Amino acid sequence: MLHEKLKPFPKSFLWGAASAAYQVEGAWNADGKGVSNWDEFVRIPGKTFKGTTGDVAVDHYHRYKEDVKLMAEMGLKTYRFSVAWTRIFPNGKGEVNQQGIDFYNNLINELIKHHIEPILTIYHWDLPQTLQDEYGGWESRQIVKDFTNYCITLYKAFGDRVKYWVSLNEQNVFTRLGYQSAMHPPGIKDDKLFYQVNHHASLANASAIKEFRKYVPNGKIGPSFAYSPAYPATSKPEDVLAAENAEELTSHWWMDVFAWGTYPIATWNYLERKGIAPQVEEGDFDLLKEGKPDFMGVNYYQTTTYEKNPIDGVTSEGRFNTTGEKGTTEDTGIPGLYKTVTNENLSTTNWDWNIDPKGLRIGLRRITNRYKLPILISENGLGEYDILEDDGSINDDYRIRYIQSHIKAIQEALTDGVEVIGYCVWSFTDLLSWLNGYQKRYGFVYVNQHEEGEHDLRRIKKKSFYWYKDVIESNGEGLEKE
Ligand code: BGP
Repeated sequence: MLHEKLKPFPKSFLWGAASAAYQVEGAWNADGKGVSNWDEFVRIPGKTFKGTTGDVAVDHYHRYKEDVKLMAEMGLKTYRFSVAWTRIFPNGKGEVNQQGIDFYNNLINELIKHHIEPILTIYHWDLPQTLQDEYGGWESRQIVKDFTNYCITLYKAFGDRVKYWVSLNEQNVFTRLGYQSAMHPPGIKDDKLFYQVNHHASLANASAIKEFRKYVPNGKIGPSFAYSPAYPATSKPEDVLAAENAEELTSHWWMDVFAWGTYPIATWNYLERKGIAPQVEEGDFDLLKEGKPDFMGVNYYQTTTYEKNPIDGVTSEGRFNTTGEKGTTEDTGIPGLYKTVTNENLSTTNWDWNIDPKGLRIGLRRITNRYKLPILISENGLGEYDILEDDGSINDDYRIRYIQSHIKAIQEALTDGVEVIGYCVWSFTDLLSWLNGYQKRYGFVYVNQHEEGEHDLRRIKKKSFYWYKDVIESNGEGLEKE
């Protein structure tokens, strides 16, 4: 659909940026904070790029006022951040650590003082290690009770000021990387356990949303889903079918549960035949249906292209680029279902992520047609090397182009009739990229933090900072300016 004229962005559009506690805060053991699964995992040799950790990260814990001031200078309408469960409950449950509550109270108040709408993510992957040790964390149904209790504590503490909430960040990613590819904690490869863990996470998500209605009746809540829309490699029916398989297995498997409380049929049957379908108990589907979100949170970075994969074909084992050496990612697949292939029509980043703004519009439309929910784009951005010039400037024109083209795609989707309530660029400041260290940068604000060498953590505005400021000021009208 080619539009002659695009609809303007709504006046209430939430122009924003996002972060996550582990990736920005640092202060990993300060003020009563407990140990998280990530605090442990990064200490295992070989797990992260050059052994980087979030011990200090970009020290947002101590510099939040400076960071919020920069957000205000930019005119940011919203800031999405996550709460570290271990600051609130050092052991995951039991007694509340007041200093943890105080930190987020201060951050929220500081944001509100500067007219920035807080979006609070309840869980962005940093699980209290004690829960992992005690009962395997997400491996046990016990997590539902402890997670719900944690959520209620946050609702009571912050629900008077925080209207927008994200329940679980990228449930599809933390379960898959934790239990299928072993790249994230707890570093396990077990397909059956993966589907079970994911089922528990869905129950926890639904339970959190169900309780939310009681404590924050005027608030809005939804999960953030990492959506990578599936494309077929060719018009051969077998490739189209492979892409359908992938869309169902990598996306509908989650979003159907969020929106409808049901699992998609072909995938369910496939998993049953393989003996890896999750064990569902009586009442589970009732709970899933009671936890309907107000919006679908979407983290969009790229599309994925698929072709037919024979029964004895490519498996999920394949190298993933965490070094920034372009071209080192290997194709993966599930025998008999699909296999990923390079999409020759798209350019890629140095970390081999496809750059595909149209894919965002396609994804937004698919979600709208299938689920009829408003959408919050809770993440989108470009991870690249940035160069700090001798004159102190960072000329990240590539990032401007990337964000510009994605905002344009959103505007086209709005014109199509998709309801998008906000757009959070990943990220506001540079931060720790989980497996890729500090050299893969996403921020509007450069932070002088590195894997090695000098790092005084000073903040420097990049060229994209000024550009996005203009976009916000003009409510998206200033898009063409570079
Ligand atoms: C998402 C996560 C973010 C962030 C982003 C970029 O999956 O929700 O926390 O890290 O991806 O990914 P990366 O840091 O791997 O480049």
